[in-house]
Amino acid sequence: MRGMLSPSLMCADMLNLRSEIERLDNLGVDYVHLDFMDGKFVPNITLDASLIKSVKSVLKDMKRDIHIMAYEPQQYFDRMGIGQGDIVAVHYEACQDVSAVLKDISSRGANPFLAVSPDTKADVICDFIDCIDGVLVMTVYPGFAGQPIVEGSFDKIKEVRKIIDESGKNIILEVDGHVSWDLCKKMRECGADLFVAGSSSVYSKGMSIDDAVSKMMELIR
Ligand code: S6P
Ligand code: MG
Repeated sequence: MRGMLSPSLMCADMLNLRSEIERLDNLGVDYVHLDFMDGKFVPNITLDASLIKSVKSVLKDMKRDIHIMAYEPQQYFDRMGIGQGDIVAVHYEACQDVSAVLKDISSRGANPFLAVSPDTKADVICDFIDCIDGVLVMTVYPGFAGQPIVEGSFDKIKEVRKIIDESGKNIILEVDGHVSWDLCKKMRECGADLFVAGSSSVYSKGMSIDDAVSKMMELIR
């Protein structure tokens, strides 16, 4: 699978979100990463459900990559207008009935991803391998941009890659957290397919978004 890019909108210029999204779309970026937080599963709040819904109306070719860091995420699906073409990642640690939530996402025509926090073992995904289109490996603790990578993340990516490969299924491996210029290549070598780019790369200071996106696309190819 070719490497794909998903810039994280919580790191973009909040006062110019529409133009920021259109810019990424025109540059041929695959996905826009939309972080939703409830202030309980993680101690922060970012993009709200209605904003995530509105993003859909301005997209041309780019797709939504929605990462829900909230307990019982299914309560927000209607408000986000989840449907065909969306990636929807829910946390293993945040759902009482993980299978039911993943099936709910599929029933809406969207692509269910299972997100795992750094302290969760990789093999929890095995029980859900038949109902997921992707795994989101958090390489920082969910909640904030600009954190250092958690130790052991490369081994975790490799472990998830192995589980996916052994399943024989076409499952996307997404990485989120400190996907930096320096580390993204190694993440790719460990088996990542989809890269969330935030303050450590595409939204780092001193580089235009056009240059940053093309540099990143080159590195993760
Ligand atoms: C963190 C969130 C992420 C961040 C991303 C920022 O809870 O899920 O998607 O937006 O990690 O990137 P960086 O390079 O600042 O870590
Ligand atoms: Mg995220």
